[in-house]
Amino acid sequence: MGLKGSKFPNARILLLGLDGAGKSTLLFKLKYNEFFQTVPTIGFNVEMMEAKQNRKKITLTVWDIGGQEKMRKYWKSYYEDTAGILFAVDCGNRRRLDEARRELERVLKNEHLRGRPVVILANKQDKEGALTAAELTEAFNLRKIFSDRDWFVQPCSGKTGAGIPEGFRRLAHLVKTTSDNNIKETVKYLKKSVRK
Ligand SMILES: Nc1nc2c(ncn2[C@@H]2O[C@H](COP(=O)(O)OP(=O)(O)O)[C@@H](O)[C@H]2O)c(=O)[nH]1
Ligand SMILES: [Mg+2]
Repeated sequence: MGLKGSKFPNARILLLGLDGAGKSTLLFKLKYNEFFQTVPTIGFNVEMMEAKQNRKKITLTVWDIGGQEKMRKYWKSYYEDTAGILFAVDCGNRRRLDEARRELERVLKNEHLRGRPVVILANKQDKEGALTAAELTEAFNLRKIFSDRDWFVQPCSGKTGAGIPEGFRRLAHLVKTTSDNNIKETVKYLKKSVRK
């Protein structure tokens, strides 16, 4: 499916996390079932995919936002229409855990994202010594910071593909959908912003 829109109710999903967490890898792996050699994302990637909510078909529009500071201001205005958040963490890199936790807390503070469900993609589980979902829950104090919303921690690997469909499926069940599907316009606007 391209970006032509969809007849199904839509949910806009933001795929967030530090640079190098594996966001683009996870998205490509799910969409194309292949391990791509990714390059640091300039601007953004966006993919539409069908999912199920109970027995109903819905469309997820997943926005993989480059981590670059420069892009952040352009995303603020899109937060409002966001139905849910995927937050990827590199569980094999303990040195950047604190930074990842601070980034997550920053995202959660955004008033437009209040109450939106979050699925944490506890990525790179294939790496030796990777933090488990339980350890991550503890380290990020998730029970506390997510006290006002639905959340789930999904262990996964962009390399093997394990856990990725489950993570997206989880979120699909938690989001509220809309009939608004103005993706083309959004892409146009953001492409312009990237070139600036
Ligand atoms: N071992 C391992 N490497 C991964 C995994 N997911 C992503 N990577 C690698 O981590 C690096 C950053 O991935 P990328 O998807 O570009 O991260 P992004 O900046 O969050 O989009 C790349 O070299 C990927 O091949 C994983 O689950 N396991
Ligand atoms: Mg990327």
